[in-house]
Amino acid sequence: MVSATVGRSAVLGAVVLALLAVPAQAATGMAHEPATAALPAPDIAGLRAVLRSAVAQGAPGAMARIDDHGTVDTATQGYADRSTRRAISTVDHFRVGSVTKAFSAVVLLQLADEHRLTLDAPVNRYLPGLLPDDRITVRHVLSHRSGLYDYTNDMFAKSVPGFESVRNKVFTYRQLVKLSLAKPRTNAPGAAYSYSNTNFVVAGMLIEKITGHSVRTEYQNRIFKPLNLRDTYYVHPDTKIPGRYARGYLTPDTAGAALVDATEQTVSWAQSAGAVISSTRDLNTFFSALLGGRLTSAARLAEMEHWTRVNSTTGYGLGLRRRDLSCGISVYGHTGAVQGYYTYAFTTKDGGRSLTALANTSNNGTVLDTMAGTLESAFCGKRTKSPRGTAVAERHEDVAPAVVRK
Ligand code: REX
Repeated sequence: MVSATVGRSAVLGAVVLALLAVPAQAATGMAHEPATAALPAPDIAGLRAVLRSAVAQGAPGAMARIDDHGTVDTATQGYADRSTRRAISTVDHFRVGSVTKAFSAVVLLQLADEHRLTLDAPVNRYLPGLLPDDRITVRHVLSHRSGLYDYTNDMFAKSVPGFESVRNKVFTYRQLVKLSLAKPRTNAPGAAYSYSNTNFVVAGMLIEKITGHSVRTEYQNRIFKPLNLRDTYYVHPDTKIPGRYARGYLTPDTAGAALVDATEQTVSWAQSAGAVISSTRDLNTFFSALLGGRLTSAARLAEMEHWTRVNSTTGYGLGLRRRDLSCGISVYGHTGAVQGYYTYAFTTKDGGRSLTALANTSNNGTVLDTMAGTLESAFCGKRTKSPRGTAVAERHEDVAPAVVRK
C-alpha cells in the first residue's frame, strides 16, 4: 500500500515534468511516459474485482495476465466452457479480434524498413485499380483515415443472424473490399479518423502482394516464430481453435435471450483485420517486444506511435491504440471484439509491463466497459480516491458504431 502510494506520486511528478518539458506533445495528449519502474504496483485484488463484475454482468468467464519485468500475475473468474463448467484459465487460447491489426501493421512496417513499401505511396501503386481514389495512401489505411466504409456495420446490424450468415463463409479479400465500395466513402483521404475493418483487409492484400506469400506465412516468419509465440495461430479459413481454448459466447440483441456459442467460425469476414488466435502470455510478449523496439526500427515504431486523436483519452497510430488512463499513464496496444470474445492487450511505453484481459462474451457493452477497468488495476494500481466506475468509462465511439449493443 505504502509503496503503491509512493510509486504513484513519482508517476505524477514525472507526468508534470513531461508536460513542462514537451509542450508540443502535451498539446496532443502524448506526454505520459514515465519509466515502468515508476509505475505503482498492479492492484491484483482490484483486477479480480473487475473480472468478478464482468462475470456478474453476463460474461461466462473472464481472465487477465500481467507480465511485469519477468514477474507474472494472473487472475481468472468463471468458465471457459458453460456446458462442461470447466474453469477459465490464463493458458486458454482465444480469438483476439482486432488485436490482429497490430500484427498486420508490424508486417507492413517491417516491409517499409526493408524499403519494399512506402507508407505515403497510394495503395493503388501496389494494387492497381483496387481503390476508387488514388489519393488513399498506405498510411491512411493503417491509421483508419482512408474513408473506406466499414462493411461490418451492415453485416452485423443484427448480431446473431449476421453472425450465422457468415460464420462458415470464406470470403476473398476482393469480395470484402467490394462490399465496402458499394457504400460512399466516409471522408476524403486523410481527412478524418473513421474506424473500418476494410482498412486492414487492404493491409492484408498489401502484405500478400508485396511479399508473394499469405498473411499466415508472413505472421509466422516475422512475428510468431521470432518471438516464440507458441499459442498464436492464423488458421483461416479453418473454424477450430487449436489446443486448449476458452469457448466464446455471443450475446443476442434481445435482452434475456440465451447466449450463442460462437466459438467455431472461419472469421473470414475479418482475416487480416481480426482472425488471429492467441493467449494472454503471447499477446503480452508481442506488445512488450513491439513497444520495446524489437520488431521494427525505432523510426518505424515512432511512425506507428504518431497519434490521430480519437477522443479525449484515446488515440490511434498505425495499427496501434493509445489509451490515457485515469492516473495519467498512457498504454499502447489494441482492443478486440469478435463474436464471443472481448480482448484488451496493452503495454507501457517501454514495453516493461503488459496486460492482456479477456472476457468470453461479446455484444455486451456493459462487460466491455467493465473490462477496461483491468487496465486501471494493472497500470494505475490501488486508487485511494476516484473510485472505479467514475474514473473508467469506456468510450464506445472508439470502436465501430455497430460493434457494441448498449
Ligand atoms: C464485429 C461485430 C466487430 C462484433 C468488429 N470487430 O468490427 C473487429 C474488432 C475485428 O475487433 N474491433 C474492435 C459483434 C472493436 C477493435 O478494434 O477494438 N457485434 C459482437 C455485433 C453488433 O454483432 N451488432 O459484439 O460480437
